[in-house]
Amino acid sequence: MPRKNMKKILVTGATGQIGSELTIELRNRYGKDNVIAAGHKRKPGGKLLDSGPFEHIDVTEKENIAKIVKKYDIDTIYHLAAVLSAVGEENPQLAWRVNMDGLYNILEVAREHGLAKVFWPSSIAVFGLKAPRVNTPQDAVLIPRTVYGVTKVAGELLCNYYYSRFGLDVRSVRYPGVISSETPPGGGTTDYAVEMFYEAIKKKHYVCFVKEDTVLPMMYMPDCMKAAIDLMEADALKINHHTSYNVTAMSFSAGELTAEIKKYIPDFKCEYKPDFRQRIADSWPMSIDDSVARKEWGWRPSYDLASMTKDMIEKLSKRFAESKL
Ligand code: AKB
Repeated sequence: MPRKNMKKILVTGATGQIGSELTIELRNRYGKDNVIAAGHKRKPGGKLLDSGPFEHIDVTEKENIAKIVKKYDIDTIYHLAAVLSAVGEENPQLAWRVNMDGLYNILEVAREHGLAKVFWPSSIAVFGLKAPRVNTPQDAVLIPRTVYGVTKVAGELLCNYYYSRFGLDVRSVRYPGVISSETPPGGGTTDYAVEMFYEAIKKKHYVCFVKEDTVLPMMYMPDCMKAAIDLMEADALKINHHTSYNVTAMSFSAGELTAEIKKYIPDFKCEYKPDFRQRIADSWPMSIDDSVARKEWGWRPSYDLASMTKDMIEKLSKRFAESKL
């Protein structure tokens, strides 16, 4: 049921992995006409177009964003548009332009138009080899190896600056790898964890681009959306970090994920052929300490490796079976 005191929300990157599901969730909560989806290059899927307004926005063009903010009287932005780690290493200039200019433009438009709140996702990519790789704490050294990580560190500092200098209520979490069944991710290092499910169901065979013993922190999409919405709904007095919060749900190796999938698809075979993304994975935390988020605004994930795998297999198997009919 739409609430009283309605928000008007803009979601950038709405055609991406997180955006495509978060937009629908926000529309269910706040009313379909109160959540404007915005995409750039990827074609929007039917669900996104049928369930509410859609606009084309290039986040590197500030006037483009300002026009849509004025048109719909937006008061809240979920700014998800970004270039991820692997594509960022192939094209660092593009990563800088989209991630930094994009965030700067969003914050400026938010400041100029007096918006109430901005959500912006940071990532475990902010950490590098100088941070502890096990149970990485909230306040660890941030010297990332990738340009994506550099844009996330700079972005966190910029968000914090807009909060302290202009009073803009910017909130952020450092997402681990996100696993989901609706829209595949594109261009990230943790993408293997999603690809493995698709290929296991379709071909019973997957060539994984990181080593079998590579361990990274991960999160299932329902928890990913919960983290964003819970943080945005939290009482402002509880939010003491305006850089970004560590959040996590599970940590597993590529081999452990293979073994879990094999419980449902026993003849699934995974080969391991590491490529340039191994070097990125090796510079990231293996597990995350998210106790600060738990304490300050009550962060609690619901899914672990077993329950996430069961749900992913059920959802994808159903979808593939239906599309074959
Ligand atoms: C990536 O792999 O680049 C992202 C991330 C961890 O931020 N999924």
